[in-house]
Amino acid sequence: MSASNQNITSVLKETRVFPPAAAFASAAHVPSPAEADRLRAWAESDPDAFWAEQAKMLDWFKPWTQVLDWSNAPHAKWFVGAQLNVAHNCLDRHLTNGRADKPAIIWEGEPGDTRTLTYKQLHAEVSRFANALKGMGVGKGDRVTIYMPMVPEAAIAMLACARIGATHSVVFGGFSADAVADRNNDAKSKVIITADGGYRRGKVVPLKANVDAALEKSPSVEKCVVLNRCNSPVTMKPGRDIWWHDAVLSADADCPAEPLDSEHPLFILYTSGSTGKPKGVLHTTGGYLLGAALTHKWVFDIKENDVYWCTADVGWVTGHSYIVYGPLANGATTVMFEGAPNHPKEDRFWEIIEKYKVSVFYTAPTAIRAFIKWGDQWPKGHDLSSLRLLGSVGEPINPEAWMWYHEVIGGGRCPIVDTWWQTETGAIMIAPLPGATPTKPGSATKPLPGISAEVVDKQGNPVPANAGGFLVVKQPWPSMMRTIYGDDERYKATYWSNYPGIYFTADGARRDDDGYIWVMGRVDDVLNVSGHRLSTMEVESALVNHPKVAESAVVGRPDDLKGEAICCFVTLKQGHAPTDELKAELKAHVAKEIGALARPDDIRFSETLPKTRSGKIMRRLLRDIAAGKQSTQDTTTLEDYGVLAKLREDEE
Ligand code: 6R9
Repeated sequence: MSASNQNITSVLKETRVFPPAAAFASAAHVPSPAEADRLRAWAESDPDAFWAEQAKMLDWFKPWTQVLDWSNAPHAKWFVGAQLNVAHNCLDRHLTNGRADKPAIIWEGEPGDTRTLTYKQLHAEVSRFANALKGMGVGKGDRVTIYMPMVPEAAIAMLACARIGATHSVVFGGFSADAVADRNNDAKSKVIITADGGYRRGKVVPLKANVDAALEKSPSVEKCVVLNRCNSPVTMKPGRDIWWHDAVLSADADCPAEPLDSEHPLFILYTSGSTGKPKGVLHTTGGYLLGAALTHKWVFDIKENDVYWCTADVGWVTGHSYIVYGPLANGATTVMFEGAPNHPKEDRFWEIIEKYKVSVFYTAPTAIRAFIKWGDQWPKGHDLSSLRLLGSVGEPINPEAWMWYHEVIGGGRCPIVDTWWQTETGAIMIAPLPGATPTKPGSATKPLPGISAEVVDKQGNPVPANAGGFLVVKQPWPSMMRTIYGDDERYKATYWSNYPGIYFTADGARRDDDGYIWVMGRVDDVLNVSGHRLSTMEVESALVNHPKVAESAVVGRPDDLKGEAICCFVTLKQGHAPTDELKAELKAHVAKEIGALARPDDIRFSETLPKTRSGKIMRRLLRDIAAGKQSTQDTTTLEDYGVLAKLREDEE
């Protein structure tokens, strides 16, 4: 992943602008462009004072002596010498500020079972489980793997670790036994917390069976806690395995939150590289929690009575920062859902929004494109009038998908916050402040106050307006990753070697005349066509704005003449036939929308696209298929293994 290429040519033309409604703005946490500018200018001129002031939103047991210590760059220390506890901030302080009986988590399981935990109840459950962990010998600094379905106990386990200073490593409940073993071994986890299984599209995913296989190869793991979620048969190994309900049975509900150093490791979260072993992104306590809490408050404009729902899985960073830590630190009500958006039917999300009167909804472009494909009748059958703000995360959102989200889900009245960030950044970096920032479909808009994101050329100089370049962050920020767990050299080489002293995101982007940032996707995914570097996302957006196209993935195929030929995998909306005429029509459509340069060479119709479990299209796998090669790539993060076989069958 290197920035040492020529700049990227941007061909996307999008001129619609949506200013905040006056009524929304006047009640917002950041209510005007002037206030946003004031915060940005302050953060730029005196970052220490700016962050110290923001940090007052957290409860600290002991104050810091220094805001940022960057002397050992690129390993940052934030709020040096201070002490706090994340679970205390997410739970205990709400018991004395009037939120004890407020719902903290509203949960719905896939079969339709539900549970609401108030702050008081969640506090008791977390404390009890924290004591149970202590009873198993887990203490400050130990690592704990969490491999669970989307049930409240996943959040309880995370918070229990935070409460006693154990570092958690959440592994997606869909990953294989090998993936679990690799992560156990990299982190040297002492305990693993799992469930018998979890529900996914009506079936039980056998988590415990995967753990049994993983533990054959995970010598550091001494104990395995098993939640009975599905009443499915499991094998319990005496001396090693213990049921969750037995572990908490005799555990005391009083477990004081451990005062921890601001730089104490809170969690490790593994992100997949395209090659090599996954990177254990390490986040620490004070800076991370400030980033999650502040951005959750500002970007989602969270108010006391909001019912907030982020549809991510806790195994993804979005689940960490925006289902658990950010919302709970703000004393919000966070909705958690176990299942798939189309089970039992394609309106499950809209049913949940109507049922719980969700007011703030945060999902991913991949889901939005699926909803578009399934048809407007599903959302239109539900009362979505409780919604007041919508969010998007995970990939660039195609302008047409943005417009659909705005009109069909948001009823034209809800601001959309397109939030750009990464596992590594810990919290949202580029996004609208919904009361202050006019939005443009497809742009994450501007860096948040305190975040010095810029688009630069290969030498590190800012690119002129509208030219494509590389997205970097120039100054450290509190929720930045601290290192790759156990591999400082890889941390430096991956993120800090392209531009010395500057964080390289590996994303391509463009800044427009108004200073808005348009993220164009991973630099790895950029096409090189006749000497022009084109963003795959921009060609995809042109395809998606054709009325018959639901989703597309564009990759390069080696071509003697052009360097790379443009190969497009296209999923059609329901009711449209994959014909040769349509192929010709789509090629002409892209050429008309963005120019002859981007005219696709191949169009291949496909029912599905290979994606990660957080919904990102895995273009590197499609590149092999486009080139007619057998893939030797890492597919452990693929959501549906059948997809690749199907795509190969569809080959021309
Ligand atoms: C939070 C998350 C990070 C990568 C990132 C970028 C892509 C995420 C985006 C976006 C355009 C957005 N990405 N949000 N691209 N617009 N709003 O997704 O973390 O799983 O680590 O992925 O996702 O390419 O670099 P993570």
